[in-house]
Amino acid sequence: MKSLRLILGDQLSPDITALNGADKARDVLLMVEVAEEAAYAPHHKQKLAFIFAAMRHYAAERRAEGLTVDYVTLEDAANTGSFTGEVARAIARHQPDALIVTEPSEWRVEQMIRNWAGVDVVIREDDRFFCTRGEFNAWATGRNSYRMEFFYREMRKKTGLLMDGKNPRGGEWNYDSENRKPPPKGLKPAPAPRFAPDAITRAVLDMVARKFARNFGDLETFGWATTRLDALNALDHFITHALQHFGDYQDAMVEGEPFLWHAVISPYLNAGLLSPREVCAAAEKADAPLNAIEGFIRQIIGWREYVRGLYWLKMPDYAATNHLNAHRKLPWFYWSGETEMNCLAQAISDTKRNAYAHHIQRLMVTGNFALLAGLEPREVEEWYLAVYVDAYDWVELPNTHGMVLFADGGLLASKPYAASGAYINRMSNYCKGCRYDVKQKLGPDACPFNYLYWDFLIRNEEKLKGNMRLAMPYMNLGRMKDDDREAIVREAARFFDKL
Ligand code: FAD
Ligand code: DLZ
Ligand code: SF4
Repeated sequence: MKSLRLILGDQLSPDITALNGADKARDVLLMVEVAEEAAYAPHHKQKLAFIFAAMRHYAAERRAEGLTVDYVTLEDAANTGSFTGEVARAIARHQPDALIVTEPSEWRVEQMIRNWAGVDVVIREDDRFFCTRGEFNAWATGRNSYRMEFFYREMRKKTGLLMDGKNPRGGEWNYDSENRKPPPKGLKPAPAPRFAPDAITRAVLDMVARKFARNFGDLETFGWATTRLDALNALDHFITHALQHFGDYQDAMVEGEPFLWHAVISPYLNAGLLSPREVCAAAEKADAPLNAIEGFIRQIIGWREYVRGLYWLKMPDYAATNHLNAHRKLPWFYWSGETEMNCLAQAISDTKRNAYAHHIQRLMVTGNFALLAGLEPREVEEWYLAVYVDAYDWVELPNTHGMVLFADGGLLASKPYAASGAYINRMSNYCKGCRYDVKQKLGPDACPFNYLYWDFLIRNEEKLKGNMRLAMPYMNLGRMKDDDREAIVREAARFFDKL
């Protein structure tokens, strides 16, 4: 029986289930670069270049192993521009008995695959995740609310990571109370590794520069690993030079230091160049403090698996909710970076330059503004899906819709991560270089986050007042004089008028 093995652009793992049992003499591995995937979001130029270059390297590596690879490039004159069209053409070319594909990471693509006809389509489970979709559904069944922390403990038990028998290593499940320190004085991170493009990557960079000249983001700064070998080097760099400080300074933000002690491996994990298992195994045996190792492993077996589980549990309805009834349009500065609010300008210019910003920049700067300003979820989601090299719907959507915007009404997170300027000032050095004064509450020079924070609480009082985790801010709001409340609402309205 001859089979066509379809490998999608985020399935670049040598041991992807779609390849299990492939017969080198008979079967054909199919990979397609298609305009539809390049256009479903206005992707950052580096994201496009990373995916196409990694796909081309993957194809070359499989060919070197003796597999027959049919690779359709974006500029192939006969390219129909869609997965569906390219699969139909490949079926006509190869006349296979079956098409074998690993389940796609996105709901949108799964719908496409379910409509393919003319051949037996076999969808195999994606075993790169620790938790299958079925296991997550079983965990979620019967619960009123889903909390990452409880899911995470189950994953620790399941994987045995950082476990001493039945007990968590060190006695605690979570060492976050030792993390979240402000940026350190005098401690510099080792420069993040950047990889010089080889001939394959250079050809892709040329194509992206030509075909996607109007897309967001810089291309000259491209330095991503595009092979598994270089992705392993990036992991090794993190384990050796950065993991030791990851926990302590995980929430810190420093102007001109976009990567700090973060791993900078999300594009490799999401595209399949690294496996979550090998990443966690390397971290578990690293020479680093427990708070760093536990904090890091939690991001992967906790948050990463949790958002994926929730995505598949709730799609497609998940994307449609708008709990806080937020409808303001995304301000243009998200694309241009031109704003006098220095924290936003820095996070956006890092994003433009590197197709990367670390979690706290995404959550507490661009995300916090989107939440407080009541920006329309779909517009904010499109932005996050476009601008980061690691962005795919399954991971971007729950983070943006749930964690940042609280648009799911608290399914993913127990409270909105709303914060005033004081938080940004504590965790970064952005405020020093800002035209606004983080200490002022009202007036033309006051930090906008200060009055937008209270305006957000006032605007959403009915929906959020009952949230136990917001009891303190609502108690403080309750003590506020009517005149002060009105002044905040007026100041916020003036700000929005100018936006
Ligand atoms: P580190 O901070 O070093 O963390 C290590 C790894 O843990 C990451 O590589 C990632 O695989 C995983 N991880 C950490 N936090 C999360 C999380 N909240 N959800 C899922 N995995 C996590 N991550 C993506 O991979 N793709 C996205 O499209 C994406 N969109 C996001 C949108 C918003 C609004 C927010 C707040 C977060 C988003 N994240 C996304 C999560 C997180 O910001 C990135 O995974 C992280 O910044 C990647 O950088 P790193 O590899 O240096 O991560
Ligand atoms: C993101 C992306 C882009 C831009 N282009 C392609 C492509 O041309 N071919 C491909 O196979 N995959 C691409 N991808 C990644 C896919 O969108 C990803 O595999 C699906 O989102 C999985 O559901
Ligand atoms: Fe951001 Fe306010 Fe600080 Fe300026 S003062 S950097 S706007 S938090």
